[in-house]
Amino acid sequence: MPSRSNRALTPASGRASVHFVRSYTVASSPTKFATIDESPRTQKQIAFGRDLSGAALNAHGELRYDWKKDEIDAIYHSPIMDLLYHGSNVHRLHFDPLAVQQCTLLSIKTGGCSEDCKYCPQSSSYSTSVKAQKLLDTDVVLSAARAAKEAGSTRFCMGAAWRDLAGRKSNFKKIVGFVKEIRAMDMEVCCTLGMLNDDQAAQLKDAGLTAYNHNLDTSREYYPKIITTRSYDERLETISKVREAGISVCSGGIIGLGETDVDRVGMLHTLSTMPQHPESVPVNALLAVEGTPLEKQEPVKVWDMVRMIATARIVMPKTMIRLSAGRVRFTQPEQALCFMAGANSIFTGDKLLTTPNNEFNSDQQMFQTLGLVPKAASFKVDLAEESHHHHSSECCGSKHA
Ligand code: SAM
Ligand code: DTB
Ligand code: SF4
Repeated sequence: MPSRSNRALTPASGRASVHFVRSYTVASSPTKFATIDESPRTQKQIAFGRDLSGAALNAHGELRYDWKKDEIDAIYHSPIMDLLYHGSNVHRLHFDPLAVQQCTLLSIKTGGCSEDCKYCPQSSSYSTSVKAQKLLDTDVVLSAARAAKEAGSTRFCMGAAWRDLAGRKSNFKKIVGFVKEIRAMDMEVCCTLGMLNDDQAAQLKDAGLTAYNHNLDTSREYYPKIITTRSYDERLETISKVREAGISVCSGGIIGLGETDVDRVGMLHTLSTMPQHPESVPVNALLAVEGTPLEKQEPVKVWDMVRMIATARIVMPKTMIRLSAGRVRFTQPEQALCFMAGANSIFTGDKLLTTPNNEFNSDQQMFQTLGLVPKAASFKVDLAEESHHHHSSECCGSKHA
């Protein structure tokens, strides 16, 4: 007797173990979703003597763009064990649960940044151990990409410490060249270069860029406490331009900046109510770097990471959720909890942009221990279209904009 919270996910064939992604379809009319307010009194509720958690009520795995803040808040505040279980369930509806993508970062232009992001060691507003450098040479970038591929990475992300690309014509041309060459190596290519205009987005798309990373970082309300040199709306505009150019959107944030749970929920609300969900959401835990205004912040607890990852997984079920910065501080069992919650990507390689990352060998050993397998590259740019195609025979009536 399925309750409304766990209804509708019926194996369509007996071969769930072989083709688990495609063997589950959404069977009953999904236009009406269980909400917290109208939660049915199921037999389980009566037996346990408490209400179902927000996670239990909302973990149906369908693409929704009309999440309410209080629904996301209820998911986020579910008992951890319930959140893990339901995050994991939703994850398994759409992904191979053992496949974790390995991505590699390269800072192609380090430091000297004119923005004042309070977490960032590359801002010229703070004195940190990061030295400003000019754009790396082509051969350095391409050999790093080749090495990443050899090491099993299927996505190569190039970061530049810039506010935007204004007055950087020749550097931009070089980067467009990097994108072409790396895409030809059959890797997903991502860039994060600051704000973009339409023309730059179109040129990157033409060059074969898979994704562009531009994080919201935190909630609209908390944002001014963290960055004053560019607005939240400017960030959203860049994200829209990326989307309009047909490039996959990578946008997430950082926890541990001193924000409240309301801010975390607020950020997830903004991401999950975009006309399309970002294809990729990095969840970073602040790496408090000496010399930055946030150097004294307390380290993020794994439980907060688990809450953030599982909630992101439940509200954006088809999105790649990336366990990003801060992973170096988590043990393997803690990282296992993050994968269980729904994370399916990590950055591998000894360095992130400017800070140390987990050792490569220890990550490979973790894959062995946990039975994880490297996830192949994927070049699709639109989750909603893919989903429409997927469920077209029993189209769920949700928005496929
Ligand atoms: N300059 C570009 C920009 O800000 O869009 C790209 C590079 S920036 C370093 C990319 C993201 O890395 C930031 O948005 C932030 O979420 C994350 N990040 C930077 N410093 C961090 C730190 N110390 N700890 C955790 N995450 C950090
Ligand atoms: C993201 O959200 N995390 C990555 C990637 N996008 C570019 C960067 C993390 C940077 C951590 C601090 C550093 O190494 O400088
Ligand atoms: Fe510059 Fe990006 Fe660092 Fe902000 S996060 S200071 S924009 S490099």
